[in-house]
Amino acid sequence: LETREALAGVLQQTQLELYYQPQLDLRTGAVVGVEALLRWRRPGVGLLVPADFLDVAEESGLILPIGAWVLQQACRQAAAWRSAGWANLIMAVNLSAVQFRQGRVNEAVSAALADSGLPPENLELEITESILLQGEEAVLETLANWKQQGIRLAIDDFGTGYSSFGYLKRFGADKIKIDRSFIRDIHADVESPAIVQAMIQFARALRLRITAEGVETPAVAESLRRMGCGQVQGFLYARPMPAPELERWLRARD
Ligand code: G
Ligand code: G
Ligand code: MN
Ligand code: NA
Repeated sequence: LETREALAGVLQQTQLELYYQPQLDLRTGAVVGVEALLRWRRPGVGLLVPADFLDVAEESGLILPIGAWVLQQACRQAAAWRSAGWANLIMAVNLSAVQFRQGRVNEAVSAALADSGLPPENLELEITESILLQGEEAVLETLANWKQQGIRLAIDDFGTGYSSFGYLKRFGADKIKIDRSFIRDIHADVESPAIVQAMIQFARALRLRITAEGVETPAVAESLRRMGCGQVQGFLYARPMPAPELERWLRARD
């Protein structure tokens, strides 16, 4: 309850921040996009990550105004980076299942695009398999509507849920993100590399983009390269960073 009360005030008190983690093309090293990751700079406590407060935000419904703020902030930042010369940078934003169930997530997305002027093609929404499995008509309509606008759709934490590859095609996904657990164990057991290889091949067959999350070592990157993985994200390349730091990071690479 204490967290909940404190969280209720975060929007007014501007205690929320977005960090950004780059996503790279594995073959060329080009930066293709960034994922926006929520942080709560809680007075007297420190910098909190979603694991510390997302549950409370979802149970209390606060994820709705917070989620709308994330969308607005991320789209504004992406529009600013476009103007600054990074025109093709894709901004990836995480959506939670609660936003679909209770929220007017459609309106929040449209408002963020209108407010920022960001082209829809520069926005990628990361959803989990659990949202697809709700399978409701309203969810399908929302996803189809986003696709029509040109917004990209990525399936986050892929491999941890239950959706089939057939599902992905039906829901109009553009990209799957291989869950970090498979990448972490890619040299630790025999199943993980087989699973990763299979995901990469299926993604190819369905013409989906694929991103490996949680790449931490050159050896893992090399294995992914040999398997034909398209994109990577992880501490090996960059940690999530505040906007000014990400800008310096981008500049140093240009
Ligand atoms: O880096 P990190 O600890 O930030 O992220 C942990 C988890 O929190 C990830 O599963 C990510 O999807 C989720 N997450 C990060 N930012 C957001 C956000 O803005 N909205 C939602 N719904 N989830 C987020
Ligand atoms: O949305 P998602 O569940 O994919 O959130 C990404 C999470 O993964 C964030 O918590 C982010 O900080 C974290 N992360 C990103 N790269 C790495 C990495 O290389 N290793 C580990 N352990 N975590 C990572
Ligand atoms: Mn994500
Ligand atoms: Na993930």
